[in-house]
Amino acid sequence: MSTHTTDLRVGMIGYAFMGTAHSQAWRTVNRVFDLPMQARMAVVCGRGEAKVAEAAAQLGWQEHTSDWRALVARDDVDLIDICTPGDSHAEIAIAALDAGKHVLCEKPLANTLDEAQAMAAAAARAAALGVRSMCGFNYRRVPAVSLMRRMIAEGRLGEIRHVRAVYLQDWITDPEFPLVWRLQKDKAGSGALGDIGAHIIDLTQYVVGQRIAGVSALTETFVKHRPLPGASSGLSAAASDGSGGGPAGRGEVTVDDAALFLARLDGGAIATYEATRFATGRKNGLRVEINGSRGSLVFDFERMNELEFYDATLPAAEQGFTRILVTEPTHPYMSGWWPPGHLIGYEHSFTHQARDLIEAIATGADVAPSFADALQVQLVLDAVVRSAQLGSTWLEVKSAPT
Ligand code: 4PW
Repeated sequence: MSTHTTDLRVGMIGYAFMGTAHSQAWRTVNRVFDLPMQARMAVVCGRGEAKVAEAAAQLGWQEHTSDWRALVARDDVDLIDICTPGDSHAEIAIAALDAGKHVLCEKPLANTLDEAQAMAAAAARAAALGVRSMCGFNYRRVPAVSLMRRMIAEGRLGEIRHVRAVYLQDWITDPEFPLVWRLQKDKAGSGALGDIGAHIIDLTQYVVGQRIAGVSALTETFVKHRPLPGASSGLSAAASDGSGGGPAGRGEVTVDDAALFLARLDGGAIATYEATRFATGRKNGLRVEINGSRGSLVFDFERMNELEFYDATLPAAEQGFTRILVTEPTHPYMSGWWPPGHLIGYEHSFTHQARDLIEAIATGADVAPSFADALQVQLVLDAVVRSAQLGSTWLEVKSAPT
């Protein structure tokens, strides 16, 4: 179906949860959308030769390597897709951008504000030479979320007053769950805050079109020490030496388990945010409710093909929350998929992300979320951490240079 003329040769670094989701997207995107370039799954990179060879075969990559620096230097690779933990994002992304490669980098952009600033600066330098970079806030590309943004931009909610956002998970409620990399500050930067809180920060700023301008936060780590992970500790295992001491066979949890904050947005809305991995029974509970002067919209990821809309401009007798089934060809991204009523899932948001990135590279259009947009999220993450350390002190959030 594709009418592409040029190949986009992708080198992907990391092949675990996110690498698998991205592989699925690169494999699918040209089959579903008619694009001016054809994604080629050229090289996958990981630390161990044997495991990365296995991953290449399973995920459909043509070649594999364990040397990311050599990968970034290759002339026959056009785009570097970074699916590693946050501690390597900055080094890889800056090297790739300086080598003239387009970059897709998983979220959060970096582990620290300094790194994120350096990455955004590298992206700006590279952009002047036609190089594109995007941060992987994939939930923007859920059709219902894109529709939410469209309706708010069209003024369907009027003046926005409230933003209410939660991202609730429960995968570490068991204190015996091991000390995987996502629970270590040096690898992940922060805990629930950066891993899932970053998504609702980006998503709400995106749909409302307002920037978080100030925060008051608190964070908590409920389980302070956990068993050191074995080789097969699942999804997010890998590499802990248990530094930080604590009871024998256990290491210190150095990130937040939960982060909550109040915020003001620069367009006048006020907001609440909650990110936790201790919401027993909630598996991937990302929910956002926006209230405006003319109505409300609600998105709940566990019902991701739907959007709830309350239109306060209707006669009182007709008012009430209505369910929009976001599967019409006129809905964002849906023309590529199935007839109305046939639902899509989590993985499709990554395909849509790949689609938009390919379009931008082919046409020279700006990419969103750019590294500057992701730096804006990082400024909020940084302010939340500092506010919590200061006992919930109100802190202003600066505006990232664009
Ligand atoms: O990006 C997020 C991850 O880091 C995901 O969307 C969900 O939360 C699943 O794992 C974490």
